[in-house]
Amino acid sequence: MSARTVHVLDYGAGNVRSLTNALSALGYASTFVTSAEDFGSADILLFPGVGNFQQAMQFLNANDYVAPLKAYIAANKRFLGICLGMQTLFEGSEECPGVAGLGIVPGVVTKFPTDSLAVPHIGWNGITARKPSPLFSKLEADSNVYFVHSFRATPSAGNQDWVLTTTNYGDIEFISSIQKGNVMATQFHPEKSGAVGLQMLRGFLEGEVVAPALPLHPFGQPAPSTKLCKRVIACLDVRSNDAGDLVVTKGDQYDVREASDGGNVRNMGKPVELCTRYYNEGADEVTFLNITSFREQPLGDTPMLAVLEASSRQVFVPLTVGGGIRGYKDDNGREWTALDVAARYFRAGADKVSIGSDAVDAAEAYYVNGRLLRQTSSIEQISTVYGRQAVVISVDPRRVYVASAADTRHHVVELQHKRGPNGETHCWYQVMVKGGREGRDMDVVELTQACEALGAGEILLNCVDMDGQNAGYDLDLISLVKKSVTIPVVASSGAGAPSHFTDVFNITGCDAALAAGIFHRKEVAIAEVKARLQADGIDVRA
Ligand code: 1PR
Repeated sequence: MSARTVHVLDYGAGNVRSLTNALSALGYASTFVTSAEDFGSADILLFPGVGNFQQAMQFLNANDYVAPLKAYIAANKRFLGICLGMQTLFEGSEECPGVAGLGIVPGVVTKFPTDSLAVPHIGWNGITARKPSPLFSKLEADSNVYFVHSFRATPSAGNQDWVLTTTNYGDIEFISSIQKGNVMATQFHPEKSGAVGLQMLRGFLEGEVVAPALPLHPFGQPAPSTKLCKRVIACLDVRSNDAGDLVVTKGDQYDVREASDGGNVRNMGKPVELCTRYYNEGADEVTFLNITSFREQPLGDTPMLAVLEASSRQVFVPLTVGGGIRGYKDDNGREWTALDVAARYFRAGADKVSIGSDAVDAAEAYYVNGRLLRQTSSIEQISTVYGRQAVVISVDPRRVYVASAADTRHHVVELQHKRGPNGETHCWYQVMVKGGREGRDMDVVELTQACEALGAGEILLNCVDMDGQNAGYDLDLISLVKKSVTIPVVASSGAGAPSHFTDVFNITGCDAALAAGIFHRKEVAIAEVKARLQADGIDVRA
């Protein structure tokens, strides 16, 4: 095996393709560990864990990997655990009491409190370096890295000698990476942390400690706190045009056809090219929505998988894919579960899947079943295997104006920011399915709360009324949902100027803001949005 071949310990959960793509961008080949003997021949071993602590440990135990993995680490051979791959090195996790971890690092992993923080902790945050490491070679001060997790390890007297970096989330300081000799592990995802992450991976692979530009803060000395940044997300609505080509399109209130020009589907560009452009321009994430999937066969109709595969080869920030994440029967009579569909997308390079119409069906069933969790919905099935953080719910609400709260059983808002076209002052937000074509007797609070209970990790909150209008986000809607759930909320629909991003973060407290039209039409660059946010005192990734 060449010295430039890396062994990857993969147990089938999550997006290992991003990691192998990052390795290949750095000039390394990867091979998967398939037997206990492989630990003997490996020179460099990576353990990228996503999902659930119990499943990761079950995988190691069932394959008799625990002893050879511990021996590999005890021999001080080059090792990098990522995310759950770091957590398994501890003694156990609150996620599944009674399941023993590898016990290499003292301490038990615990959940972030949800009373004051949005959980999972998703997004770009800083690292406070406690000692030198090859991971920091050539790294700049204030480098941000990408996190996505609900559980964290806490620094203590028992594990201080392992702690390489700490990070702050709200008032909580947690261990964001550890190291002893050649054994390293990160809570964050270097393979999803853009150029900074690739630089860290290179440092790990090459093993050379170069004095970093990053200041060191040994334990016991005062260290600055890090902060979770607000994310700016570029969104690509993808569909086939009338000539059969897969294009990025953009609608006005969900109508994607030109008013003139024969009513053709608007063509804003090619999906992979635009995704790469937004990555290079500083997007913190990119979201693809396959917007006609509700009519077609989710995996059969369009080459969305190929789009993900090609994008993830060159884009090293998180990729979300939505549209058609549901069970269905294909033309050959084969039954696909929503979990099968999601698995195909994760394997193609997606980090998260976004569920739209199927989430509404799941929420309806949740209330009909007396709020019992039956493990039958797509949300439950995907979050059980891949973790809550991998399941986004894409919500398509529209305003239904009423005279007062007494007129409906639904959650009514007195509009503070943008009244209706005829001066209406109250509305409730009706949930739509099938690309905004069909309304259900459910409001946005009912939907998002049910989805959170079922295991969703994030809400992507569109708004049919504001979509494509360039007039700003629906601040009343976003404030309502942000108050109704504890998982992160991504604001969407209506961005038309950098100031709209400042407003949505300041007024609603949302965690990320997504936009499409202004970026596609090059009206505003992502860098301009971030510069404005920074000038307005909002933390963003540089
Ligand atoms: O129901 O699970 O198959 O998912 C379908 C997905 O496709 C849903 O996420 C739904 O929001 C999306 N979708 C369906 N039809 C359309 C359409 O436009 N005709 N797109 C559509 C919804 C909302 C965002 C848009 C933002 C920002 N578009 O994707 O990018 O509103 O736009 P802006 O910044 O230009 O205002 P399922």
